[in-house]
Amino acid sequence: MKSVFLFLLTYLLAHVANAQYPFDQFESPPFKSYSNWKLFENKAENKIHQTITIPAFYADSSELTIQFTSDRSKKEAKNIIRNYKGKKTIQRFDSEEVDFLPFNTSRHPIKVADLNGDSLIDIKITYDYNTNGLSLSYRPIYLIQQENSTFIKYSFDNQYEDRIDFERDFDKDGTFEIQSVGMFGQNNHSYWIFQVYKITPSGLVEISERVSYPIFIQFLNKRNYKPADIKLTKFERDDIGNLKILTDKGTMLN
Ligand SMILES: [Ca+2]
Ligand SMILES: [Ca+2]
Repeated sequence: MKSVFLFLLTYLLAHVANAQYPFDQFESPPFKSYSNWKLFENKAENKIHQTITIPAFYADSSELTIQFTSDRSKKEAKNIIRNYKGKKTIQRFDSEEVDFLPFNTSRHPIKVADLNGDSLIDIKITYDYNTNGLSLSYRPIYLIQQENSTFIKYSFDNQYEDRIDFERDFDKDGTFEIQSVGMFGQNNHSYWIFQVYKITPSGLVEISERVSYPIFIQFLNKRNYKPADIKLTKFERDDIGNLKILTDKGTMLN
C-alpha cells in the first residue's frame, strides 16, 4: 500500500513539474545568453549608450557589438540601435517604438541562435516595459542576420506574466517560428491567445492556421495550460489578426 502511495505521489509530482503549454512539446532554439552590458552616459550630449559584445558572432569569427542609444538631446527623443562588426559600424536602426533606457533593455540577456535555419546566427532582444500589475507587456526585438552581415529587425508588443521563451519549431521543418502572446476576452472570460509566425525572406508571415493555432488558454487564478475550445466570430478573427509588427531593414553604413 505504501509503495502504491509513493508511486502515486511521485507520478503526481512529476506530472505537476511537467505541466506545460501544448507548444512545449516542440523543439526550442539552442539559445546562448549574453548579459555583459556596458553603460556610457554622455551627460553633455544628453545621450545614454548601452552596448553588448558577442564574441565570434560571425562566420568569420568577428565579434558583434550592439549599441542601444537613447538620445534626448532634441525635443523628439530618438532611440537608435547601431551594429558593429569588429570595430566597424555596419548598420543603424532609427525606428523603434521603445526608449532604450538602460534597465529596460538589459533586464533580460541577449539571446543568440540561428532561428530561420540559414546557418546565420540571429538575435533576440527582450525590451521590458516594466509595467506594474498582472499582465506585463514587453517587446521582443528580433535581428535576423543577412548574407552581408546586416540584419532585418522585427519587433512587436507581447504580453505575458512570467514566460518569454516562445520560439518553437511548430511545423518540424528544422526552423524556429515566433509566437505572439496577447489577451483575448470572450463571454466575460479572459484568455491568453498564442499565434505563430514564420521568418521568411519576405518578412514575418503568420502561419497559425497551418499549425492548428491560434490556441486560447483561459486565464484563471491558478496556473492553467489547457487550451479552451473557442469559436471565433468573423469580427473576432479579423481583430486578432492585427498584430502590429514593425519591420525595419535599417541603414547600411559600410
Ligand atoms: Ca538565421
Ligand atoms: Ca519550423
